[in-house]
Amino acid sequence: MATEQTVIKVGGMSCQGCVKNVTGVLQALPGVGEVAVSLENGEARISHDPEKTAVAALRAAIEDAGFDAL
Ligand code: 9UX
Repeated sequence: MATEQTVIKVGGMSCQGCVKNVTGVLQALPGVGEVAVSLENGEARISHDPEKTAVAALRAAIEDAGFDAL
């Protein structure tokens, strides 16, 4: 399985609950492995198989959860 590392700047996270929410919606997607979300840096680092979940789908999941994929 091809694995790609993608970093997406995330706006609108204001507490660790937000971090948990963003982490959860990303981990629910097919082909997503390790997810590390940082409140301090305002970003999400995601290991994923781009053939199962493309970057656009990662961004859409962040937006659907009420945050901004920057
Ligand atoms: Mo924190 Mo975020 O109280 O979706 S959970 S603001």
